[in-house]
Amino acid sequence: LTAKTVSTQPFQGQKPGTSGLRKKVTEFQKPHYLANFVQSTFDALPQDKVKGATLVVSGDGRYFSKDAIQIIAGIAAANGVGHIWIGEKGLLSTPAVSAVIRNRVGAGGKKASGAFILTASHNPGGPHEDFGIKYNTDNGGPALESLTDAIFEGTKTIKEYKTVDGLPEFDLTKIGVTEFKGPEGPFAVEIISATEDYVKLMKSIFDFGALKELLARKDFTFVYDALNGVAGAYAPAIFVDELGADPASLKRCVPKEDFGGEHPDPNLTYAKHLVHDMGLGAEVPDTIPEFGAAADGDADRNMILGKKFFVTPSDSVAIIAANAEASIPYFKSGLKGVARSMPTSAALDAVATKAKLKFFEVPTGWKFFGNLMDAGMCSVCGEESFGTGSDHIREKDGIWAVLAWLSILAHRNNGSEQLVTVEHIVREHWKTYGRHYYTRYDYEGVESDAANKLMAHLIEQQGDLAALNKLVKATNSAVAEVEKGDEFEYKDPVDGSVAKHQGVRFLFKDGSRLVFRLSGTGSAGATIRLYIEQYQSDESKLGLDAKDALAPLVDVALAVSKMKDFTGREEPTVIT
Ligand code: VG1
Ligand code: CO
Repeated sequence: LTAKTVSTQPFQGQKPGTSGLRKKVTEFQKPHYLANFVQSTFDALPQDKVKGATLVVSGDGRYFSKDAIQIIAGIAAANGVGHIWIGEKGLLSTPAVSAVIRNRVGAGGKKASGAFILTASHNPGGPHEDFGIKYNTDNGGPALESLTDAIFEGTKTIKEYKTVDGLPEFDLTKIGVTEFKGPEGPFAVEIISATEDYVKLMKSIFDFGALKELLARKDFTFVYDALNGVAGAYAPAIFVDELGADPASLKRCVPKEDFGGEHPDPNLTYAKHLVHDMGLGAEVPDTIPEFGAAADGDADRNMILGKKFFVTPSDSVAIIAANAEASIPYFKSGLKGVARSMPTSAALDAVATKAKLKFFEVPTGWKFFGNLMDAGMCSVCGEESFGTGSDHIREKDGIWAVLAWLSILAHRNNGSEQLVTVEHIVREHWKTYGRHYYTRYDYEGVESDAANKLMAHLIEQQGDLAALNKLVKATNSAVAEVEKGDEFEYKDPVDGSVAKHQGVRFLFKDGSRLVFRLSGTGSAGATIRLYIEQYQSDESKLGLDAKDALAPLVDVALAVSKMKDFTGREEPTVIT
């Protein structure tokens, strides 16, 4: 391989968002666009993480991934990287990348120093949709802000990047190593199994024997929907080969470059086939499985459903935390602590209080959990956005969440003649801890200017609580008074770094909350997220429809934000 230096010019807006750089494929296809970002990353990293290092390069297999792998490999070779690991067919789920970084040992006992993950997660894929890239560090987690800021600074001034001539096109289907004489030393490209490390890790966490018994029960029926994303590469290996599920229970489990033209986001709006199958659609099928779950494009998200029953992600993490010690071997000596993102409901707080666990509230985005886990302060964490996980890796983990739920079900059904269902477990949890009614409204594709004005307006409203409370009472007298309004700020207890402007919060006297934030994962325009939460401990009021329970707070949220005036929107685009 011969080195060459390519002249380039900076591109605007290569700032990594909540989880990496996400743009339209057409943007990434512009000459040098991806190369600039990759070179800026190598420039921002300490040199021992680059020279002679092992790097993982893979993703959810979305359109443009194969081109991206070739481009990154060339730049890596020229910058002195020694070895790259690529999942078979270029596929590794985001949690699997984290597992590979943390656990895989290469020749000479060498582990990976980081990874480029090629995904735009739950965003649609295909020639006219989104591509994305993010860098994860040697703990297996997303780069922290100090690093992503340095990368972004680099992209603003970059003038040239290094790559090589003579790199052949890789055959990503053939597991094995190809060695090259790189300009900076030996350079090896190794195609590895996409599933091996991840499956091994799952087997070390859960009691697969118990899960197998649950799945073998005649009265327990199961369905898993990968939404045509990379979870489909893992589902057969885990659910069918290891746990004995019927192959027919796997839906949309062949990873596709364009996710079948659908939106690979596991929620009640986009996972519409699963929602139908589970009896939550307009038409109810004759037979409904007892358990259903779905994943997003890169398999770090999950949605858990029971028969005709939706488990909110905020409840899900709380229920996993409450049952982990008894149901999951990995947690048998108890949890070190729990954490949630700020907009996630306080259901987890209630569990932490009762079990006297350390508890942390962090800004949105998985990277904020990493330091806590590295410091041994947190075992289980979650986000309202269908992200749940633990310190077994440093990413949220969709299949792990499903296995966690199956473990709870297996434990509860051990020796039980009549099946204890998902719905039963959730209702019982509410009885013990009270219920946190919760919903999120997303206004997608709003004009950026309008979204910024709305946020500025909200902050202004917080300046005068008396006037604000007048408006609240006039809008809906059933709503409690606002006790406090602020912008969420987080000081990392481990490294002391501070993250500001992490969402506008309205905290009410009865514990209800309204939170507004702008999404950091979109590729065009702005998305306003409105999070609505109300606590209820009165046993006679635990079974309401969330929509009805939250209607008064929704009224207030729309009035306080002047949502319609600013955005022209009567309705959100997605409700979860
Ligand atoms: C969204 C979610 C956030 C999640 C992030 C990445 O971010 O709200 O909770 O961590 O996506 O998930 P935002 O900034 O758009 O609200 V994924 O599965 O897209 O990596
Ligand atoms: Co994702």
